[in-house]
Amino acid sequence: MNLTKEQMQRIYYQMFSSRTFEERVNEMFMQGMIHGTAHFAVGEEATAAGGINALHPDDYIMSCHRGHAHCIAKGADMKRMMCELLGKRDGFCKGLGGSMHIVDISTGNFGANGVMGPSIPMATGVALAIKKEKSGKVILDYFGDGTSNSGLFHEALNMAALWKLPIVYLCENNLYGMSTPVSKSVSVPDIAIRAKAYGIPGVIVDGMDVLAVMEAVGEAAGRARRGEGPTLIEAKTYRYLGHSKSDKRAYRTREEEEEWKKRDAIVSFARYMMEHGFGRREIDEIEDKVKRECEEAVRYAQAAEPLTMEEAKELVFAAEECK
Ligand SMILES: Cc1ncc(C[n+]2csc(CCOP(=O)(O)OP(=O)(O)O)c2C)c(N)n1
Ligand SMILES: [Mg+2]
Repeated sequence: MNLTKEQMQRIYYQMFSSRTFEERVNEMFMQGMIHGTAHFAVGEEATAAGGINALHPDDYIMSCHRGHAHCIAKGADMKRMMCELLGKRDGFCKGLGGSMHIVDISTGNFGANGVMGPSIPMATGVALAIKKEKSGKVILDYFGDGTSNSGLFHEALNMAALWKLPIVYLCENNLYGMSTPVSKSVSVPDIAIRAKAYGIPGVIVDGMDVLAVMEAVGEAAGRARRGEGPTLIEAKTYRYLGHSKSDKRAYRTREEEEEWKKRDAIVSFARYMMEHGFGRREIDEIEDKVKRECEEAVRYAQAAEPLTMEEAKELVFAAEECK
């Protein structure tokens, strides 16, 4: 795959932004600055950046509960993401949704979802709308291995295959659904095999290799755009941190974690960039820019206004008597 210098810079910037943002947010949780919960995609940055860089800018994505990396790769403003996490008015949902509900229509991101499964038929519905409007767009739908056991996954794939909808299903198989290993919840060795039941291509890709993901999604998106229907891509990846905030990771070993970290997607892509014309200094400059922007986002969000109780009530309750 031949990438331009700008493409390489963009991909590195996105992956490093996601890692930096989430590590900072994790710290802020520990310091009691953020409440509620969040699911981090630290380790999984290549599936977000690889998938989204294979799309056209006006294509759509649907995300899931582990969605920060998807938002960032689709172009979301880190300041507004941080505001959402801190419950501020400038957040994508005015601070009422938090980590699991960031929606950014301006970048074609139909958003995250805290409930496992329903985002798959919702994304399939977007694909049906695209087909009816004949806009030539594609939607890329992200979900996890555990979510692929939901009946909704099977119903949606059947419909999308039948109607040849312009959708790419990207299953981020990070080996666990909460504490349950995939081998104890999925009846087949590879989730991509399930595509056979619906007569669509099922592709396995190394989710730690951003270029491999980009290539697989590019091919599937081209197929979808030509009216040939959906593809199911299974990206084998790994989340370095726990499932969410309170996970001590007792169901897996530290050795397993270290093995995956040796194949870190950001480190490998930096190496690739240096083999393709970049100096270490240029990469450091991208990292410095990201760190500055992340700190700026924290400062901005801390200083931003929260919603008043009156505004929150107005937005949350439809019935007058509840306000
Ligand atoms: C319908 C529903 N059932 C259960 C949950 C609780 N839950 C949240 S995340 C999760 C596991 C999801 O696993 P997977 O799809 O593999 O995604 P990952 O968290 O590994 O990225 C579960 C069971 C939920 N949010 N919604
Ligand atoms: Mg999982």
